[in-house]
Amino acid sequence: MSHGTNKKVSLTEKYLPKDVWKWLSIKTSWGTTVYDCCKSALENPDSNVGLYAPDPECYDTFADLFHPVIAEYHKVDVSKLKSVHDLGDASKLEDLTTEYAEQIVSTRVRVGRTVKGFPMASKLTREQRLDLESRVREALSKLDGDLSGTYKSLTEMSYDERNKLIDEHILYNDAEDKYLGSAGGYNDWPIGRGVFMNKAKNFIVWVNEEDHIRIISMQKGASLKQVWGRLVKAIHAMETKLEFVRHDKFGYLTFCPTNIGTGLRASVHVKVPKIADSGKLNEICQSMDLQPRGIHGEHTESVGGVYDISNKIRIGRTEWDLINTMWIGVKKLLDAELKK
Ligand code: ADP
Ligand code: CIR
Repeated sequence: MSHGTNKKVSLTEKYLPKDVWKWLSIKTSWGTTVYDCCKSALENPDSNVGLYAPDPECYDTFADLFHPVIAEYHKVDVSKLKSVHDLGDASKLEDLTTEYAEQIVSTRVRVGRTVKGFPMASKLTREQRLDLESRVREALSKLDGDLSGTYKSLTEMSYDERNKLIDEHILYNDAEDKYLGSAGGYNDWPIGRGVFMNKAKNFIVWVNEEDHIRIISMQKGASLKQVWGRLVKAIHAMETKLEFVRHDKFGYLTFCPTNIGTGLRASVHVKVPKIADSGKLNEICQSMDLQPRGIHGEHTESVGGVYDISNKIRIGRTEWDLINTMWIGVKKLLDAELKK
């Protein structure tokens, strides 16, 4: 993204309407202003996107800003967009042959959701966040079978316990994302935040991190079939216990507009040292709508040539489509890695 010069600008800066002053007095019914939505971009000029929705109404109230940002990031025509959903049939996912599977360290899929009746992270008061936490905790306590497990608030965990779970990729990092921090995502941290996990540690729910909830299925190895199958079951179970915010056009709404739609990020930790050394990883990923991240999550570095590769787009296509896009892309990436 450049404006004549080589200066990189965030999508927020690029699309902020020039007559923004007309909006200065406009507030959503939750009291959100356009400044609240753009604060992260203003404070972090290196943002890619920079925009956040402190409450669900922002997507409509500030449409002149949100729509073009969404259009460019997700490569969609917002005027024609309709929310589409299909979780597909996990048992039909193809397993990788051994040679390819050996390159994959672990597989994870998550979806983000906002619980109806509450604003997003930055606009929650301390009381609302605690109320939300206890409602989600109650819902999680009713899960059964292999999804049943235990919930712990961050405030109930020791420093060592938290760090161990972060190292195991089970828990989110400790208020370290400067973009999210500027957006107000860490207000009253760590109050009201926590994590749920089943005994096998392959089904996890993050509570009140960036989104109200992130439902996660993960395990070592390359069985996307098992990982997606478990997540589909979990999504259905959670939907019977909580009501999530859904928009006709934008699907499930989340704090960051990059996550709206399906809220789905399917990733593998994959060994691609040769491609990384060739300097072409970003370019190859971009051409297949994949996004490379470091192995400790967004804005972190790779270790030993292992990258987190996931679908970049989350809207305009079904969950099943996005899962398959990621899987096909990763196979192509591994073709290139193994044949070099
Ligand atoms: P999100 O996936 O929720 O957008 P991050 O990029 O911050 O957020 O990743 C969250 C955590 O999940 C990090 O600890 C990251 O290392 C871990 N993670 C992501 N993908 C995988 C994977 N395929 N295998 C193991 N851990 C993963
Ligand atoms: C940014 O704008 O860079 C951060 N707020 C994160 C946006 C979502 N992630 C991404 O595009 N990789």
